[in-house]
Amino acid sequence: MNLNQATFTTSAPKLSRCPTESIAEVAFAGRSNAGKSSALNRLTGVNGLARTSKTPGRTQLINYFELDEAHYLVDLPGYGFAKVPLKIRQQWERHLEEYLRDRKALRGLIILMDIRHPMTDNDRQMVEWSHFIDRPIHILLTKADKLKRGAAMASLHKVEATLKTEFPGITVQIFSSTKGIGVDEARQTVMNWLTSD
Ligand SMILES: Nc1nc2c(ncn2[C@@H]2O[C@H](COP(=O)(O)OP(=O)(O)OP(=O)(O)O)[C@@H](O)[C@H]2O)c(=O)[nH]1
Ligand SMILES: [Mg+2]
Repeated sequence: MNLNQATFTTSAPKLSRCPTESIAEVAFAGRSNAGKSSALNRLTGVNGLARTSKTPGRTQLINYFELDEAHYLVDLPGYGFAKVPLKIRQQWERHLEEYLRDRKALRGLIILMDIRHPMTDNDRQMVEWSHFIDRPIHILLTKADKLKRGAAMASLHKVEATLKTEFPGITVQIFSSTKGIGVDEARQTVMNWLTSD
């Protein structure tokens, strides 16, 4: 199995419309505009696989990308976008929660956070839900190219310190889809999860 085999499979509005329970899948979550779709494109090396946008809230569906028979990467709807009406936001949250809780094949969750302002209230909520349902979590601090090396490392160390005291076991790295920072490390995590039983 290779990440660059990824092809778009389907978009589901909620868990009950997702493909039949798969063998293994890894999901990508994060605030709207954090860079989930860009990261999926970069990690797979398939340009235009997931649609990226300057307009936050672009990905409103659970998007499935098949790697090979019943192994998937999943682009989850972005959370925390203030301009989306409250009612719709709450509906997405319900669907997200349901997916995280009930999708048996979910092997791990990549949570993306903008390195310039990681661990917002919404990010914390996401981390707490996922921690609660006992799935491995790996955080990508995205858009690392927007900071100088020193500032990027400072942000990384700060998040590491928070995780160590509040959420032990969760791992974190710096990442940039644009500059290719941390791509191999992230790929390794995704592949390990997909291939572990
Ligand atoms: N400089 C820089 N810009 C990035 C990076 N990753 C994403 N972006 C930009 O950030 C914006 C949002 O990226 P997306 O990948 O669409 O973000 P998303 O998390 O999928 O957003 P939603 O689907 O709305 O939830 C786009 O304008 C991207 O070009 C990065 O590593 N560096
Ligand atoms: Mg997206």
